Amino acid sequence: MQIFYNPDHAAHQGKLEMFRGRMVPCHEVPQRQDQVAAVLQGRSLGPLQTPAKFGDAFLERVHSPRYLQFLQTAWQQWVALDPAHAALDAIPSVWPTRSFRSDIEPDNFAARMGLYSFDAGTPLTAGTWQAARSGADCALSAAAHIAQGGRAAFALSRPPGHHAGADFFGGYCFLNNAALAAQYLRDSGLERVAVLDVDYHHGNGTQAIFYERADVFFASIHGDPRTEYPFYLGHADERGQGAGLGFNLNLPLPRGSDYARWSVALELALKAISTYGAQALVVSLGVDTFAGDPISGFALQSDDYLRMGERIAQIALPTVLVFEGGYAVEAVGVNVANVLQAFA
Ligand code: SP5
Ligand code: ZN
Repeated sequence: MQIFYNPDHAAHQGKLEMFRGRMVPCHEVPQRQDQVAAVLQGRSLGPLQTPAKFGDAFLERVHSPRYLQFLQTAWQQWVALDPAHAALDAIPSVWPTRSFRSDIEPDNFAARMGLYSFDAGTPLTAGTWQAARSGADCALSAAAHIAQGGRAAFALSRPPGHHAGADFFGGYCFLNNAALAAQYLRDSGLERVAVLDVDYHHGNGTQAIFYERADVFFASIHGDPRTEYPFYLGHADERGQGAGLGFNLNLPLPRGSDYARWSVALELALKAISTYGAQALVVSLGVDTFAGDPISGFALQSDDYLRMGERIAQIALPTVLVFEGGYAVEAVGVNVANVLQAFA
């Protein structure tokens, strides 16, 4: 298995996220990725490779130019407001909800932050753009390997991506790595690509990016949005729109679901992907479905990730796997490595 990894991922290191009226330490920490890298190195799945550099045109296939322009310069704008900001993260606090306009980019920085985001849990830091950019290069490198005829590649990168939309960040995500990989595969000539999102949280960004398209099928297994983040998307009745109708499959499950229950949904997702006739698969591989995850509610055990990897491999599609969530730092490496090892 080809593994691509961004050594500069720790350039993105948020300090605090909003939780119940307090600022609490970020869950999405650099140690998550370091832990996965350490376990993978002991399992002889292949060397950790630095990615090739891809131009902005690849990002613009998924993200809007004005969003990319903002992300790339946001930290400089933040520090320009007040040099003391260099010691703080930039966190949005105001958003355009229903009845507001989003076509006009405000001159005010806080207002621009809100225009391009959806939560107060995703701090933007001095190195966010650098890390997100090199993380996207990992996903694109993995996709390029598959486009060249490879069987499997893993993008071990952070920050994660599946909550990021065409023009917004949130849920610890800035660039949608899985969507970038899927789009790359489409642009390399594959007619039908599927994305399977197994992160605990619904991949709202990925769903939104492909919602009106028939050429990328999106299937997601996740905590029921009635109770679980990101709350406002991920219901079973979201089946796609326009040309995309029928090409979106959400399989929400209640808090507490274990692998016996989870794997029933996996069977449905894999069957739908096979019926669709996908020529390649992108897996948004979050392991925050783990029983010990501090912010999530499923009950998967470390051995269950072996079964998950084995089962996904059985549909025999060229596959890009992309690291998403997973916040039990001491277990995240074993859980990811179990998926990859069983897959391989
Ligand atoms: C990629 C990904 O998995 N993003 C998840 C973003 C979740 N953000 C909201 C987390 C709410 C945290 N609740 C804290 C509970 C502490 N006991
Ligand atoms: Zn998640």
